[in-house]
Amino acid sequence: DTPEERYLKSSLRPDFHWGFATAAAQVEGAAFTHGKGLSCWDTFCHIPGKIKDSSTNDDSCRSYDFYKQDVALMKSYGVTAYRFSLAWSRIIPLGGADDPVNEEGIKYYSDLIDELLANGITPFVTLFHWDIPQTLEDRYLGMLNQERYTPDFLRYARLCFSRFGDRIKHWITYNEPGVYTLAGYAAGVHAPGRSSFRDRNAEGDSSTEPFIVAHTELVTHGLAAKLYKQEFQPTQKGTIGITLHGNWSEPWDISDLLDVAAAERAREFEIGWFAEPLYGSGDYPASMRAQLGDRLPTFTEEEKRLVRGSSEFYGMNTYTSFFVRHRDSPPDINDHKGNIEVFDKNKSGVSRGEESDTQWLRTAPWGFRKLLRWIWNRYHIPIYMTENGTTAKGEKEPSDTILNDTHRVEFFRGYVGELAKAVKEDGVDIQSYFAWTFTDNWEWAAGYTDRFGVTYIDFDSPKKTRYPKRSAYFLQDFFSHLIAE
Ligand code: GBH
Repeated sequence: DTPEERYLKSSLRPDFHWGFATAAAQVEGAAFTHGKGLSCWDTFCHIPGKIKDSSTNDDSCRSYDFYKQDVALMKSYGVTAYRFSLAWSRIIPLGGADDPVNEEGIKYYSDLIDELLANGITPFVTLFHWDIPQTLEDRYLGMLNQERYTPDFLRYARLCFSRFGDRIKHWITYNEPGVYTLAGYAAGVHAPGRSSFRDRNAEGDSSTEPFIVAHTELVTHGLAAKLYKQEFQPTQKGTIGITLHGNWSEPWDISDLLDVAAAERAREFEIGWFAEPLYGSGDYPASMRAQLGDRLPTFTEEEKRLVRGSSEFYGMNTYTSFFVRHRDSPPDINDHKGNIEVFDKNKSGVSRGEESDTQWLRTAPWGFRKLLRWIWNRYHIPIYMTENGTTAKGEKEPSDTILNDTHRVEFFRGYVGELAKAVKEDGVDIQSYFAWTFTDNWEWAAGYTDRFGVTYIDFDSPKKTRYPKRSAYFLQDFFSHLIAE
């Protein structure tokens, strides 16, 4: 042990949860079988040119077939919890409030939950990790139509609470509502692939749609949370919240007040967009209203009351940190970031961190603790870390060293260490850490080229054979040291 490791020993509460997070569309496979309906990703990934390696998620990790083996492997890694998402179209194939239920899909999740509990692993469930039923897109453009979408989502939520809630005590309504809307309706690189500036042939209006979809997510999160609290919580005694994505933005020139303001604006556009209505003022940040005007929807008083205070914890996904510089020119109509520019180095040439196999992702734990403090100071709400992880340099192709993933080990050492310091020294209330992710999986538009797992998967083998990497055992070791007995 280093002196720092000795200092951090037992700094996490005895009931601290740690484990891995996954998403249905990235791991399950069985995309067209066992009664499942199509999700937006099942159609999107079959459109030529959308996925980097032209792959699909039809099979991915086949965790639908191998869930028992996966639970056993997770147990061997020493986890205490597992965060996974439900595929709405597996449970209600056509998605709508009056559409039939697929009992086989319900049984799959029910069996998975039982298997986890039988192995002493606490399940955390995400209702929506980006895979809306395709039928709801076809019927009314999904979340662009708040009025028609609302009853469909609430019926799905209610069904999940009633069928799994006897055993699920941690519910997350939406995963990264901001990423869902920006990637799907601005950049257009995720389903449903709408963008008015990336591709002149694509449909959509990126100057308004991302904000409309975000509004739908916030309000329907609020409605689902209210439903849970009124009808299920009194007997089931679980907790419900949302998971937001956010990376730390640091001023490019710390002595330039314009960059300092730009970094704060970047955080408000990325995080405050959701966090202010949920945990803060109850409305969108003033900086967003100032830049976007009427293109940003307005909350009715009723919506405000519904959304504010609805999330019982702050689910946090974070991967990296950036340097941020102000722009002198006025913001573009399709700007969603607060009129800023991002950089890998600051003014003095200091790098934000070591490179991975993924262009946007560098190891930058120095910003993680700042982010934790920023959230905690503003909102004072318990934090569940629901995703954090990395690809490692050189894992795109099989190699002799792929299982000895030093880069990923050092990433986790940095991030989990900062987490422990935030708890011990800053008094931040952090109750879980889910690493992204358990096995290599289907990384959305990047296909199988970006490997985020602590377990290597041979995707060419019929059984998608799994091989533990060193980082899996590192996490086990580190957490047994950090969590108090
Ligand atoms: C998470 O999002 C997701 O929840 C998870 O499903 C995913 O597998 C994991 O991260 C790893 O990526 O290419 O420059 O346009 C993380 C947030 C935000 C990261 C959008 C990638 C695109 C940057 N993501 N970002 S860019």
